[in-house]
Amino acid sequence: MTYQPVPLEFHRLPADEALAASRELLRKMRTRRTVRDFSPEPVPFELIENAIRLAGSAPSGANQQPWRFVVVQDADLKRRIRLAAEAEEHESYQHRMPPDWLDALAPLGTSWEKPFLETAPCLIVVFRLDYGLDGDRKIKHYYVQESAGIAAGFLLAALHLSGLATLTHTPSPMGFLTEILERPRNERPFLLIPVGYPVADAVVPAITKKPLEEILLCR
Ligand code: IYR
Repeated sequence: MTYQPVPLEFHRLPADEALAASRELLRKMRTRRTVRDFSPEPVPFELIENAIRLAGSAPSGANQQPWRFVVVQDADLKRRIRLAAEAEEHESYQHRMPPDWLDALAPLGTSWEKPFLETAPCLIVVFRLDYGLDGDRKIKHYYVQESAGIAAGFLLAALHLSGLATLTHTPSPMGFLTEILERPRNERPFLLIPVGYPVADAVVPAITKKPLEEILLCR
């Protein structure tokens, strides 16, 4: 394909509107928490579709969009995913994770048990496409990790701003998702995101984010 430029659509905000929008976005996004206590209440499907549309608008290496989003709502599939994830996580927590890793996780209150994989009404499994497939021919993909990570960030923000709760879950290893969801060999599980509403008495760990002074350097 050749380079075909088109005019940029850019909406320049007046300075006061930009500042107000920036502050409002910051306020809303800072209320996002990783949730583990999900209610089974279903979510309007268009919220999920639009969030995935938004994630699909993310920038990516050579615009190859190396991602696939599999939305799981079927109770039997969710159960199989829970059982497979718990089998791996049980092994990890008991034998694979060294003490310093377990120490680092202690403030989060996690364990090998993953009931949210069944109670959340919806699981979004993000796959990264390590290469493209044109029939049997492999097409090289560039910056797959970065691209999938950016799209996942867009997705989490979109879901939060749509009033939904999410959990970024990374059972390890995740190969069982390829099998259960019958994905082809070029698609690798990247993130498993339970989505829904929190139960009324949901709790989250008392953790904080680093202040700006610690994460911003100006030179
Ligand atoms: N994958 C495990 C362990 C885990 C690891 C990290 I790093 C976390 O931030 C949270 C959990 C689990 O999901 O429990």
